[in-house]
Amino acid sequence: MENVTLNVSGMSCSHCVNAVEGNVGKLNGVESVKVHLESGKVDVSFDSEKVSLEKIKETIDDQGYEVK
Ligand SMILES: [Cu+2]
Repeated sequence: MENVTLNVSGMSCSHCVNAVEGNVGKLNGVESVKVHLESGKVDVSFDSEKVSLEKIKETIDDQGYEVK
């Protein structure tokens, strides 16, 4: 299991939290995802044999937020 903290810009409200946590959370291989709205950080725990970090970043990007 890998743990990463991503810096994500554009998240501003609970809708954003739900969009990111919901969509990343349903990726196969993602164990947990937690958005910290105030700091713009997203903690993700995932199994790198099932899902790539690129895929996780892409999923956040697809929701309209920028992973820095
Ligand atoms: Cu929002």
